[in-house]
Amino acid sequence: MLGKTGSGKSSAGNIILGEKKFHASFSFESVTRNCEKREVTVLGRKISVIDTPGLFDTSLSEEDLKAKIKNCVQLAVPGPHAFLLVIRLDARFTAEERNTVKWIQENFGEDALKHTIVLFTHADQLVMPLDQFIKVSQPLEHLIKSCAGGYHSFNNVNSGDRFQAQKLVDKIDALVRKYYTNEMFQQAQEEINQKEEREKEEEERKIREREEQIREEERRRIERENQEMQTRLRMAEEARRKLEKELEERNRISEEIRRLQEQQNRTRQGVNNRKSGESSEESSGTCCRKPSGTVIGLLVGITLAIVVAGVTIPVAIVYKIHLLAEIAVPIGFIFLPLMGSLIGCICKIMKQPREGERQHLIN
Ligand SMILES: Nc1nc2c(ncn2[C@@H]2O[C@H](COP(=O)(O)OP(=O)(O)O)[C@@H](O)[C@H]2O)c(=O)[nH]1
Ligand SMILES: [Mg+2]
Repeated sequence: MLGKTGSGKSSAGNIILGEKKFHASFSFESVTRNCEKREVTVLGRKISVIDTPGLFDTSLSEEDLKAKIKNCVQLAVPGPHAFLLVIRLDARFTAEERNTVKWIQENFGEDALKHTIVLFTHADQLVMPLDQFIKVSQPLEHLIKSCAGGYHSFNNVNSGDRFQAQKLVDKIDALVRKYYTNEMFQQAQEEINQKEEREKEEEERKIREREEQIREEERRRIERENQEMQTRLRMAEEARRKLEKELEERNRISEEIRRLQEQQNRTRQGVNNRKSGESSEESSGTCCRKPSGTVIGLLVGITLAIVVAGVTIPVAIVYKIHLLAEIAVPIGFIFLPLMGSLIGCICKIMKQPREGERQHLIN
């Protein structure tokens, strides 16, 4: 008996056996925790029923589920005549139940469907003929077509109706040409194991490929980053060299400026020295700015006075003009040196450059 919890497996088992051998209860929790086998002998014929927990709706781990299924089949040694897929008629046909065909094949092998009968329970709740009800539901029809044993219905409430159980046994008898043996199960298990092995290998291969791909991507990323780093280093090196050049250039300019400033300072100092020399001469009491100019003027004046005297005296002697000699000579000797000195002094002042012009020259 296979089916969801509460589908009526245990109740249907009791109907088949004609006795209340399994505990049936309305509970969402699976009452039957392990596979249980009950037997009766009716008219010399032994009938065995194996009840199962709601295998597709339990939260069993893959390993536990496999162990339970294996246990089920071992209980049915040499193998079950039929798998009864129990579905209740008064509830929605769930997606879980739609996948039952696949589930049976995966867990009991491809051939298990040849021995499967869909057993509907809660027939007493049905408001229309069963075949009509099936036709309305396409998934249900599809499920029944997948199972070689077709379908049958039970009203588990009516335990006194032995006819429904007998009809099912007849159907099973008609179906069974060959036992679903332990060997078949083992073969099926082997195939399932091989498939799992193949899937595992495939999975491992994919993981290896993915790892390889990740490593390759990582390697490329590092390479790319290295290249970028080197480019950046190169650029930094170029920038450094450029800065060094600029620094050298600046140092050179600073040196040049310093040299020019020194030169300028020296020039300034020279000018200042000259200025202080002049001012010291001025303060020594000379009437003119440049004594050399005054001296020259004085000498020229004296020379001119001598020349005038040299000309005037002979003329005054020859022509006996005593007054000329007496007046012109003294006047010449006083006036001309004075005039010479004055002219020399003025020339000197005019030749002297102005302070502003001098500063301009220094700069
Ligand atoms: N009305 C009605 N109730 C049913 C029928 N079959 C089972 N039940 C009830 O459904 C509940 C669950 O049944 P059970 O056999 O324990 O389901 P299991 O979990 O699949 O074994 C119980 O309360 C049963 O009395 C049926 O054909 N008609
Ligand atoms: Mg049960």
